[in-house]
Amino acid sequence: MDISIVVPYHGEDIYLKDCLTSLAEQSVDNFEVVLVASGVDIPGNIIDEFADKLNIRTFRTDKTTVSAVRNIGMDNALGDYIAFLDCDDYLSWDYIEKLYTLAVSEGSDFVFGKIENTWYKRSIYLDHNSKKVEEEEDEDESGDETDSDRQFDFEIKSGDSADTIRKKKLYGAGKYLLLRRKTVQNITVLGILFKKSFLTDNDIRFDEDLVYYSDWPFLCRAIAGAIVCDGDKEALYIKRTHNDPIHMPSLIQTIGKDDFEHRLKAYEKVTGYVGDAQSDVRVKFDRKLITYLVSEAGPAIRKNEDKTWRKKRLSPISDVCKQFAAETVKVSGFYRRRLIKAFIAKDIKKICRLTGNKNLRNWAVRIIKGPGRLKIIKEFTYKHRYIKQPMLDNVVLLESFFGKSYSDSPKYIFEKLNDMYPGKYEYVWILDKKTALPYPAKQVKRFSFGYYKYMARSKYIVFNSRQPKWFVKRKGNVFLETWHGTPLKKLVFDMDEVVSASPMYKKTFYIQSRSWDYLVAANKFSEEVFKRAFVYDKPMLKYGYPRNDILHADNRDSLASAIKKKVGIPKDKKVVLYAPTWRDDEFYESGKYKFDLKLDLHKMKKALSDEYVVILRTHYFIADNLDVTGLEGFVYNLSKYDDIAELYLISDILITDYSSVFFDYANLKRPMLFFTYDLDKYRDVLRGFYIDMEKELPGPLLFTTEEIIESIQNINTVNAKYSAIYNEFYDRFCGWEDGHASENCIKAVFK
Ligand code: C2G
Repeated sequence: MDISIVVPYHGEDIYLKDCLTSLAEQSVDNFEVVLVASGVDIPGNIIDEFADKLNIRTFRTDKTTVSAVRNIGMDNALGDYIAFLDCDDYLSWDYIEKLYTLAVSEGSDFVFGKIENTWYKRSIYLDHNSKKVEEEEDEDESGDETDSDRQFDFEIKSGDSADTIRKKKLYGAGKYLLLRRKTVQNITVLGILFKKSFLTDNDIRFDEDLVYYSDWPFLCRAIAGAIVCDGDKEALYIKRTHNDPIHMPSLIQTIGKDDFEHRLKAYEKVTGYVGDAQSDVRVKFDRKLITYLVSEAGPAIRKNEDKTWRKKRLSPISDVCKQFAAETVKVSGFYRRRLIKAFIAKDIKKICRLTGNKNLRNWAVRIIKGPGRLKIIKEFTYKHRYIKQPMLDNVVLLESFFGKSYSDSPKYIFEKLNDMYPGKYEYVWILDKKTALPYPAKQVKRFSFGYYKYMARSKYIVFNSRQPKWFVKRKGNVFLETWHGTPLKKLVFDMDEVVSASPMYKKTFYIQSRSWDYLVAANKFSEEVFKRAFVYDKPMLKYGYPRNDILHADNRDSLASAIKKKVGIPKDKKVVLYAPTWRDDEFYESGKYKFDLKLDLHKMKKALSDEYVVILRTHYFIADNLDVTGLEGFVYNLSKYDDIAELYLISDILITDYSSVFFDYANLKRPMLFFTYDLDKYRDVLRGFYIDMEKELPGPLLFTTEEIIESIQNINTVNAKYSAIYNEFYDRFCGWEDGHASENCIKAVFK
């Protein structure tokens, strides 16, 4: 057997198929797969699927460290060469052929390819041709290579002997595999093909004492011991970052932030094997470790004021720093040298001063460099000033749709609070445009200084979307999250791949939602979805939606007449409201989406204008201002109208698509039509739905303007046809609504 691919398996079924498919589709078949299941059963069904495409041998062990599992794989490998492949990763189609050809051409001890990072499964990765999102750069400068520098290179001069070239390659390999990895954490045995006899002759194995970072000593020994090596940057190893570190964390995601001890333990092993601090491998590894100590460990010591914690860390750091070769420290730069000196002297004061000044300098650089300079200054003021000022105990801060409108549940909570407790609270509304409000309230623009101030100091916060990432939850703060719709489109942790948002979405959402104290669930269905999809186990307010109180108000008919008058729609005309949602894949830039109007309003005018008018209402993400010239008096473009609930009240028929508006509109028990011209794409490609649109909707799915017109002309027939489904739908989604949601939420939150 030429090659053994060692694959540790730990129950990651959702990834394993991609991994094995990438092996089954290799351009060569001179390899075996050694799959070692650790602490779980061998996934027989998946193995069976690949039985005739791959030569797989399986092993099971109760040992759970990746070091032990890989050793079992190595011990059982029959190949002359061995490569490690994590079962959540996959390979380019010619990876094995490329590395093997290179390895045998000179009998290399090891050869390596290139690691590409991705958040996506294989089909999406291939489709986007390696659409990759880099991890956010570390906040502190690393002082090492930048992404574009991360190449394997060596310079050959004419007249270089074969031996010199070999040495240059070894030196370049050390640089590439150690120094040029983004962080010390990224130093890995993945993406490398090792000659088995080289490993056994040198007794290179994974150290089973190590739970994490066993790759470090393994790789350092290999680089230190090798005589011949080479690299091919076309051989791609594709490393997947898990987008769900909560349910399906990768090994590195399980460590947590404070993995200091694991790192030092692994470093001890490195120095145990590669003792000479002046050796090429140690110098490179040490430089990487210095980056970690300076940019992460040092600031962590400053931030944690617990004296025992600090002491516990400082002693071993001091010992480690004493081991660095003087030359390695010397080339590290002025700041690093001073900090290392302070580490060695265990001088906490100096460490705090140096890292504190560095932190301030980093802020200053970010501010000077821009772009978004002013925003950085505001964030700085938030973190260093506002958050330290006393909390304003009677201030309620409210925001709806990111400050775009005075609307939705926060509006109804605000009005009801004023009615229930006149004069008790002061209100601050986040609104981008100055708005006439029915009760006194300060208005601040999103991202203004005032906004940051009230985000830091308000005791009560009532939002219908997520707050920004930099928000710090203060002791005593009460956060009421109303959310903005019963979920139809799959949310957060129910999404498999996150292609429509940042791949960090799940993690970020998880962190943000930990700040919420109360979450409104308008119905049992939402409660169940939120619990799972938001991983939310704090109290939910189960009284219906505050924003739907108006739809059950006793005076809703007189309200409707007043609204109709306000927007200029004739009393005698019936109203069709067209309120579609946004499309994840049609946008100008983040937050600014396109909308291609597929409804032929001219045709509708011809057929319906005697009896009806149409209100056009695009989603708040839509940046396009739809052209309605020639349709005056028939079409009213109320896309900028603050509160859609008021538009529900004045309409007789709703046309929508995949928008949560239909759950709310159902409160009125009025007819609904679904203009779902791109159903397949929306359901199968973009999002996936929680309900079966074809079976469970209380109205017909329509695909052309003609069908829409026909349904409106025969609306009584539609009503009759859907009456039973409508009743069921109403009970399921509107059952908790009684017009008192605002009041009940207020009683629970503003005790
Ligand atoms: N909305 C609106 N006008 C539209 C569409 C939506 O005013 N044309 C408002 C409604 O209040 C709706 C809310 O925006 O309930 C959310 O819109 P959705 O179309 O459902 O889409 P999205 O913003 O992606 O939210 O759980 C809810 C989901 O997160 C959906």
